[in-house]
Amino acid sequence: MFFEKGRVKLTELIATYLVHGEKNLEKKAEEIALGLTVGSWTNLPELEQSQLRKHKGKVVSTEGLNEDQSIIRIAYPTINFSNDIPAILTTVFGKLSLDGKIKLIDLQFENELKSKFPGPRFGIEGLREKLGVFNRPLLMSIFKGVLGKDIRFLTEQLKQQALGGVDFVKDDEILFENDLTPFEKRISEGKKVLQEVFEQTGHRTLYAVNLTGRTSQLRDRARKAKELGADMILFNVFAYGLDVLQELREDDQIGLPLMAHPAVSGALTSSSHYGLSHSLLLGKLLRLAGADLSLFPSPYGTVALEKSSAISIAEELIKTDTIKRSFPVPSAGIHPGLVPLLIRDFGIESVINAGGGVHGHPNGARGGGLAFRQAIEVNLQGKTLAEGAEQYPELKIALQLWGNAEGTV
Ligand code: 1AE
Repeated sequence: MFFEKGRVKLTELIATYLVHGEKNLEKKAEEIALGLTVGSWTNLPELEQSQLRKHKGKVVSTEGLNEDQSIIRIAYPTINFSNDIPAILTTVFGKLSLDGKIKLIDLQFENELKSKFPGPRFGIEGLREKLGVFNRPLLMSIFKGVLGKDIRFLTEQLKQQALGGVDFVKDDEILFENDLTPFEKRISEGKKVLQEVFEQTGHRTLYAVNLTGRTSQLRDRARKAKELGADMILFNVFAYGLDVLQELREDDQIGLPLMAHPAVSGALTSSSHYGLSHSLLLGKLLRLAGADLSLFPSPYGTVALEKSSAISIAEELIKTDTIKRSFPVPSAGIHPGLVPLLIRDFGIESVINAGGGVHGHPNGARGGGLAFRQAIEVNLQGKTLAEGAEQYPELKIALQLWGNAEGTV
């Protein structure tokens, strides 16, 4: 809130909605503006109206896109809610999310409100500093087939991935607390292995351990992870809520990079008629809440997302802002033959992430990691993957197995 010509100027949060099948757009917009703020208004006495005026939502614009679709923009006074994501989402899309074919596309934060949110602690630059890698997309791989396996299996997988030159290894998001590979042991044993690889090769790999369990246990568990020397935390944020992520981000005794997994988010984003847009949920809100990395389906793999949606997420994560930038991590079904498409679409400020595309390499996870690093290297040198395959046997084998998508789309 600030003062303008002696009057208090109220700050606002502007929400943009995509509406389907609405015949009377202006009426619908006014209903939203009132319904989510002061309620029914016109029958109130003037005194009450003037008291409530500063709380009333305002229709900013309505626009028909075609026969069926329209855009409505509503400004909500920020004095109506506390400065937290649960209050904001309940205000702008609480009951409304249940009210017909309406999708929340964007939220436009004024700087004052934005300043209440932390953004990433490390961000793109901070993570690059940790790794000492500045001039290429980073590479991440994922533990696979680890359910029911013991810590030796896990550490051997970790070692092979690190030897392949990956920058991050993340736990599988479906690995929860269990007797064979308990959280604390994964951190301490993982650390030893990665230190050995570093001493042997000079390559630094960071391991993101999956923070799981009841919400009330997360803070202590994450602090313990920090104490044990964990590198990063993987978090299934949409199974818990964005505010839980923010709590983890803001705790200085945790102080670890946070990797947001998109599990469950499809239920909120996938419909073209309902829910929230990909760019808002997996881009803008995750970044505001403090995710250092955001995973989402790429346009090319097994869980493909429409290209425009995937790119819109990345844009929200890296555009210049008052808060740090988060790494876009287009994922799922990625193999070395897709690297040129990923670099073309997401640039070098991104992380290339693969599970099956690393472990499925005929030479094992080390070979898979190497094939990805080779694909990245030759692409950045301006060579084709086919040319790279003449130079690098691991890349050649990967392209034979998964194909080469370069130049196909
Ligand atoms: C969108 C998340 C991708 C993910 O977590 C995962 O495990 C991918 O595995 P692959 O690369 O499809 O085997």
